[in-house]
Amino acid sequence: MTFTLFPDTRLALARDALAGLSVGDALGSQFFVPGRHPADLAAGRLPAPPWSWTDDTEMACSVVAALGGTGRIDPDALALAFAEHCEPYRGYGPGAVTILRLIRTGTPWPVAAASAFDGQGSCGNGAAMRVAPLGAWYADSIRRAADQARASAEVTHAHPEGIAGAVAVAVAASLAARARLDGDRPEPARLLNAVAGALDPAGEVHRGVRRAAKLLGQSAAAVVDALGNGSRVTAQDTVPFTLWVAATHLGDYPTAIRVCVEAGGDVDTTAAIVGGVVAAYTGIGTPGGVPDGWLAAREPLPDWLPAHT
Ligand code: F2R
Ligand code: MG
Repeated sequence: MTFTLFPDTRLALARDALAGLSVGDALGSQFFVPGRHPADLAAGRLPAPPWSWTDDTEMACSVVAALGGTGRIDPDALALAFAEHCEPYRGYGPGAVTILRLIRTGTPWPVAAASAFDGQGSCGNGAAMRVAPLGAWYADSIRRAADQARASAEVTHAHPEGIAGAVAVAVAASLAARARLDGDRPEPARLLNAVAGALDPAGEVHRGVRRAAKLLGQSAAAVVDALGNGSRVTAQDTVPFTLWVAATHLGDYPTAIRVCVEAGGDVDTTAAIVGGVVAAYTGIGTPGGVPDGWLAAREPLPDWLPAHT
């Protein structure tokens, strides 16, 4: 079935995903502060605000601003936006810092991205961490979500696994947003298998997502043992686990974030990815959605993000 998705609806879906991503990022990063324990979250003891967001949110804001401006990803413009808005103290990955510095000083992004990690390109989880709002924007087409996710990833992540991570998350967010519009929550296995179907079957991210589908119903600890929790900061080690969490807890944002916090690893980024996908389905302030109090505790988004986005 095809349907018309008006620009305001796309933007509303992307904004909700950005809210879920940024709250997940900001709350997740609180658990790197010494003395904070995952059990506090389970007991309802939240960190004192404000919760500062990190590179995940900063880059996602550039993606949303690009879509709000032209409705599609222009890689040249996105590369410049990433480079211009980069505040290095936000916890960027080392490869990203170098690539963005090169772009800022005039190196074309294809050259900068290809030079990372001795010419392999980055397979870090950074292209996946920022892309859920883009997937929500393309709620009407997983093919366009995948194509545009690839375009958004390539400017910093030249490694095929880094790109596959972004495609996987964008397709999951597209399906989540579509499910919200349809009022029809997808079965977790259906969601994960649809994501896997959009990926190169020879890749590690693809293999991980297929394994995630087979691990539905297992404990989160068993899934972390099998798939990783982002502690290696790569797409391969991050995306399959996050999509297992999102598929399992698609209707319950607070639980999905708590599972990420309890799993450890790259918590700000696992919570950002999961938060973005889940909020594309739940929205904000709804039953199971991003709690209003959590959104209020998050540091305000950057003032350069245009109001109309
Ligand atoms: N940098 C971090 N986390 C570490 C510090 C967190 C702590 N809270 C703190 O603030 O001190 N987080 C951010 O980095 C991740 C996104 O990374 P991105 O943008 O992909 O960067 P990078 O550097 O390109 O890749 C990350 C790591 O992946 C491994 N890697 C990448 N390509 C590789 C390759 N071809 N071969 C081998 N390894 C590769 C490297 O370990 C990179 O450092 C997010 O978590 C974000 O929040
Ligand atoms: Mg981060």
